[in-house]
Amino acid sequence: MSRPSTAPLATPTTAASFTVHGEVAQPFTLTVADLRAGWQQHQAEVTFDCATSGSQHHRFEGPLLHDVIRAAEPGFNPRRRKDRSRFLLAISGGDGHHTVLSWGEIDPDFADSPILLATRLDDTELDAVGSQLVVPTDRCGARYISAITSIWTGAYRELAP
Ligand SMILES: Nc1nc2c(c(=O)[nH]1)N[C@H]1C(S)=C(S)[C@@H](COP(=O)(O)O)O[C@H]1N2
Ligand SMILES: [Mo]
Repeated sequence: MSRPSTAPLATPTTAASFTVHGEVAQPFTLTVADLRAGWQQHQAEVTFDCATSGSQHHRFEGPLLHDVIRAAEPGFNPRRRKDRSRFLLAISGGDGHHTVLSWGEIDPDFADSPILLATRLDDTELDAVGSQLVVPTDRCGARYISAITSIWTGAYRELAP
């Protein structure tokens, strides 16, 4: 039987999502709505410099990157600081622009940088576009990856000499 035409529409099919994968016990895919519902929201008012468009000022809201990635259970012993300090993160946008962070940047025992996965940019909800990385401690905008499609995390391993 077909759906009555008066029934409310389900979640819009245009909702952007990204994957959390790599050396994690619980890889998952999240929409911006999941980010909003699943974790405490934080605000950041930031100014950053872009090489091509100059100084930008924005208000962002969203959960801490650290809180979201911890939910994927990265493959370190969470009680061992040295173990955590070996991990890296790679954040990719849909257009192929990507950047890396170290776990130590977002870890409360190290730099404790309040890096967010934005659900809102100024007055715009990011459900259709996708989440944006917010790095309030950066002077320049290059790591503010927009339209995030994936976040990888894993340990750096020394190559054999
Ligand atoms: N996906 C994606 N995100 C991106 C970029 C990009 O090329 N692709 N450029 C970065 C750069 S260089 C800057 S300065 C900021 C620009 O933010 P704005 O678009 O709000 O000015 O986005 C960053 N995020
Ligand atoms: Mo930029």
